[in-house]
Amino acid sequence: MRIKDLPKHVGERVKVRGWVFRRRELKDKVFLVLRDSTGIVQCVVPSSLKGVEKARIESSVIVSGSLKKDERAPGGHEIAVEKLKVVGEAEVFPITKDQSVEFLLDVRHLWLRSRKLTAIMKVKDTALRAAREWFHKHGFWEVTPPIIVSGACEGGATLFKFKYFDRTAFLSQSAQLYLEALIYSLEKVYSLTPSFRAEKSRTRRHLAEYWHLEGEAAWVDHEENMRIQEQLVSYMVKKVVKERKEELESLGRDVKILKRVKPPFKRMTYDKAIEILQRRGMEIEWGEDLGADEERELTKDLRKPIFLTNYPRKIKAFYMKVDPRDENKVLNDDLLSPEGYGELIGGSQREDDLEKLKENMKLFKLRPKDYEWYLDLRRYGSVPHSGFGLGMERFVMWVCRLDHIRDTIPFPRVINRAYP
Ligand code: NSS
Repeated sequence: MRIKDLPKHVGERVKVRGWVFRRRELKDKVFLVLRDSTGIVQCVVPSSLKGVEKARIESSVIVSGSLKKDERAPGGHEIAVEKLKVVGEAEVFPITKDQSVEFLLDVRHLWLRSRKLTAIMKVKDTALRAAREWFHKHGFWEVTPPIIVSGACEGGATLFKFKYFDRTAFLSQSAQLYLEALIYSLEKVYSLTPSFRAEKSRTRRHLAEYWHLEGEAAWVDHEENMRIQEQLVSYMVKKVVKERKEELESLGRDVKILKRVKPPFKRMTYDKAIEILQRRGMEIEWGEDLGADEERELTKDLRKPIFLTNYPRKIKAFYMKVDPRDENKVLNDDLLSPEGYGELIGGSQREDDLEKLKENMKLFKLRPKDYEWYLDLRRYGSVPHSGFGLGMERFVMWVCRLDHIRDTIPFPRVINRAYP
């Protein structure tokens, strides 16, 4: 029986299997709290029962006995154990209360059993499922772009380079360029892939390996691109709130705020954002990119995400379409999460004109040779098109209201850490 299903069986003899989550000895009884993937239940075991001494914290066990309701017990129910089988006797578990972040990262493979990380992983599952559902409902095909690539999408500084047979290749930063190739047959595509960024600094919101949800569509302009993003994000939030309310609340997340996340989201130009930031005394000049501090300042009092649009061309990527009303700007959007979280999505309309794209590549000092195939996409039936990329871990971080991105992924990869 799964622990979640126990309430239907009060007064009956039940059998559950799981791991010992807590253990307390009291005179002639041992209180065990068992957990399985669905919940926790308290078990009372007579001290005289064979095997009880082996049922240490994190031992795997099968118990059977009669079930009663007990408001005081963790989980609300209690099993009076008559039979106990220890399947895998645990050694003394290394994780106890109040351990350092570094230690918990060293034993990440064990710390994943914590209630907190379990709740977060469930939220992530639901968010991923919601995203796929939304894309399919709206006519997008899921595709599988490569991870081993020959050129940069988001600039050379954060590329991971490695030996690929007798040449050099890179780990993908974004599937975008490949998704662009796929719209000429499928029109609307999306992918969910690991993306890699050699981020040299330690921050609360950067991973070296993260899960990137990207969409790309033909015949879609800058405005429609934003409508797609706000609908997708709202759908993901709605589904998570509906199906993972208990987990969110166990993480201390106020779900009332999330319930207000509905389209439309506010749009604000980069120019306006700089003006507001300068007025509030932030040290930022026009032409500089926004950092975490600026994004926090802009979003700390917001309850819904906000689009920042029309950035200076110089600080964005070579593939973005220049704003026809201002050639120093591009038709891009950064979607910032509210409550201080900051950038969740980067998106743009793409440059679909061959000559202008070549010009941009010169401006960004890229070698056309490396991108010949990409230029071909503008030679054979070019169309206006747009797309975006959402960091799944950024989404989970905001929705769970976490203060660090590391707990949104089972085995975080950050500078100086690739173990376990
Ligand atoms: O660099 S992005 O802003 N944009 C792109 O890669 C586009 N080529 C996507 C596209 O249009 N298909 O990254 C997109 C998102 C960004 O908004 C974050 O949410 C996330 O990817 N991201 C990260 N998450 C975690 N860790 C790191 N280091 C990271 N970098 C970006």
